[in-house]
Amino acid sequence: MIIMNHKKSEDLFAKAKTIIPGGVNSPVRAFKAVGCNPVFIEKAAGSKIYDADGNEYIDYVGSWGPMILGHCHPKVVEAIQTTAANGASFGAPTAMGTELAQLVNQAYPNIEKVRMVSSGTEATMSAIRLARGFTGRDKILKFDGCYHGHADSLLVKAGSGAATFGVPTSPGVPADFAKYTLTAIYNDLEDVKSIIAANKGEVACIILEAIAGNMGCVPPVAGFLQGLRDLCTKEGILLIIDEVMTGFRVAYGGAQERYGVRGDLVCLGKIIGGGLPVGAFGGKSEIMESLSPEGGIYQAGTLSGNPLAMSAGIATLKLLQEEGFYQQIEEKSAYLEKGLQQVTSSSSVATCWQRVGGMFCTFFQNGPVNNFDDALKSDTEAFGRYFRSMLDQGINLAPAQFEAGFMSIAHSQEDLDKTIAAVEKALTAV
Ligand code: HOZ
Repeated sequence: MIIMNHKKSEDLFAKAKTIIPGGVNSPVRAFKAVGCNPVFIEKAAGSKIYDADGNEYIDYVGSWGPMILGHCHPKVVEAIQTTAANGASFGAPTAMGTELAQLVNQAYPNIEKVRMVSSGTEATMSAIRLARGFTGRDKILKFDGCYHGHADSLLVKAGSGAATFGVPTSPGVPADFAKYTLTAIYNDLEDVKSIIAANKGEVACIILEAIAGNMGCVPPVAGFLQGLRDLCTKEGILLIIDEVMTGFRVAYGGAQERYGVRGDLVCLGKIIGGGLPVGAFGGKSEIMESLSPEGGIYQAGTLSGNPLAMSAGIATLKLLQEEGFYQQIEEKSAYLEKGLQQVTSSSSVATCWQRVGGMFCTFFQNGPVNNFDDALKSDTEAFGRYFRSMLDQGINLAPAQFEAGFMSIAHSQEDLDKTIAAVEKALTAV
């Protein structure tokens, strides 16, 4: 039972449902998977987020990853305000677009050239078109439970909301499109090898989240990424590493820096826009130069390289370069992990905590979880009861089992201790 007052959120949700499908602009936000109605957010600051009824929550969603500095960092706010005073959008090149591209290149040396877009979905969709155009092949391979946005060819056995609502392959995706999307088991190199062998010379790219963050948090097992790298090189397949969530998150150079494996193409988003709508895809010059206007592969966008997003991204990345930033994120996350493991080990509820840096989740099962089939064994009803109790205690978690949580630099010791105490209490409600 939820004790917190959510009257205004209830009213706002009822009104939204009359005009917006499901009352939300993105399915998971409807809280359907956790058995309650969504809270409507009014504002945020640092590690906290506030709903329309004035309730305060410690926020581990962080806009699904980008708010690694916490909400409303003064330098990011200042950059956006200064830029806005000079114009919100030009649909024309700016010096800031080049500056952000250079910052990306410094962090990811394999991104020799990069193009800005407006979302992670656009980044992955564009990278796939580029891979197909560059290789002259039509098929792509993705992993069950990985989510790369909602483009047609990627909504096949997808994670995130698609998994949460039981439609991993969406109606509306023509079978004629879906037949070009091959799917393999995450963390199972032998499965990938056999699929590639059965489709020899036909696969343009393998796309994956180097740490899966849309079926909970599922790290790659030892050798998996390197095995994919070697296979792609051998077969002339482009390896696309989707770092929309992990980029500038699990290290400044993302999962590729952490695991020492590089993609031919890389997709970014979230953090590089400092919370504003942004995405990017980039890679080796010889591939990127196939894009129009240098090459013939078409991709475009009025809001691509939007000045507000570029300024927020530049301000954010500069702050992430401060000495010890990622060490602090690691220490905060490790402290939370230790505290949670203590309280969960003394509870009879089956849970399994998985984490890489400041990205984590609690599966309601014994685990370990290495792939989508494993993730699906979780007790989603128990997760719902846990979520509701946490919300009621002022902790904002992602409202679905198949999502990740995110640490920010703004989370205080008090926040972490309060969270650990809340988990202990929530487990008694599960
Ligand atoms: N599917 C997104 C997270 N994996 C959620 C997007 C949103 O609702 O903002």
